[in-house]
Amino acid sequence: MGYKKIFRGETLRLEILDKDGRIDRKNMPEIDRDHMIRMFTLMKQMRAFDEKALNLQRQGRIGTYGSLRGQEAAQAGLAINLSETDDWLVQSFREHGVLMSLGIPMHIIYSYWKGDERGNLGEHGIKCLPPSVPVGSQLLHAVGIGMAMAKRGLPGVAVGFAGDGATSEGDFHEAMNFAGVFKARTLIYIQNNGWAISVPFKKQTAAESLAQRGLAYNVPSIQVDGNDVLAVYEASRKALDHIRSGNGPYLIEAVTFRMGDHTTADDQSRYRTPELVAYWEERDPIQRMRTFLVNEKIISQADEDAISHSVSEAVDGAVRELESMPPPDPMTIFETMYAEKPWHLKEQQTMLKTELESMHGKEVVR
Ligand SMILES: Cc1ncc(C[n+]2csc(CCOP(=O)(O)OP(=O)(O)O)c2C)c(N)n1
Ligand SMILES: [Mg+2]
Repeated sequence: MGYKKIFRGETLRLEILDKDGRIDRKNMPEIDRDHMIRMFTLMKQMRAFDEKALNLQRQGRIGTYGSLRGQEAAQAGLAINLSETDDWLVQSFREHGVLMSLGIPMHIIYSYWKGDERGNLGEHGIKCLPPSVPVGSQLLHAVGIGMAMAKRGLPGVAVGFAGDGATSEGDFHEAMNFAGVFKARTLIYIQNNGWAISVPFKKQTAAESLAQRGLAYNVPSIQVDGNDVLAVYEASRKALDHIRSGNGPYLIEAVTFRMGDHTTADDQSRYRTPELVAYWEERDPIQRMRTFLVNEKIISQADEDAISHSVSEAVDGAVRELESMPPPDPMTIFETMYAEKPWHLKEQQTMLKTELESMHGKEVVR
């Protein structure tokens, strides 16, 4: 545990909380009780959200869904260090845990997975781009925003999220190069969950770690045990401090495991062994934090029961809100893409407006 040298002794890896809930006291960050309970609660909320989403999908109440099960520590340990007012989230498609931690209502996140434009997060008080499904493309946006923030002297950080698979895209390398040269206020945050759909990490790259790639671009980088919420907390606190102090970009590789299918359209049992999944089950991020909190008497069984109850009530409430949203307005497909709409979209907009008016027999306001 603690800091270990990897990749020719030049890259560090951090572990604080082991799979049995024991900590490395020497490297234990100063975190007060409230923050620890907050991270634990967020992880439980993510798990409850995720389990409900899978059920909703099976019942046909939402569409295809990408589970974050297993990645809760990698998301909560970072999110708790982010600023709702200053930082930009430039997400991929598996960051629902970070979004809810920063206050995006859960029914809005569910609505994205229902194919509803309102799930693209326009106006919820935080700076957040919509989910990006073209793998890796969002990193260039994250670096562009980070460069603009550096130029304008803004206080925030742009966090660009990526998976291990995304680091094989040219976009990742271009983003890293620009980040290094222009000292972007950007954190490149890689959740290495071991798989890009059915492609395992070993077939993805010959590199031992993704963190070591930062060296080539002169971007400080660290690998953390991504199932250890305390290590993720500490590594991201340091990385964000570094960027906030005007020292340029940083890269974190959080090594974790995607416990479920890639999405509900996948069947992971066709390419992974039950033994491998069981190995990671024993390293569950929530379970190990629970053991630590209980052993240290930071929470009791009654506290945990209360947390479980409150997150499951919150998730049920979110489903009720989701299902009582008025239907989406079809005209919104023309909004938010262009500042100045091209002629052909204006034409289509008029056609749809006329069509809807003839269907509904009333004037569509727009
Ligand atoms: C440019 C591009 N290529 C391929 C795909 C299909 N695809 C969707 S997700 C994915 C794997 C992504 O793996 P990773 O970056 O590790 O993220 P994870 O799904 O593990 O969170 C692929 C290949 C895509 N969406 N975009
Ligand atoms: Mg992956």
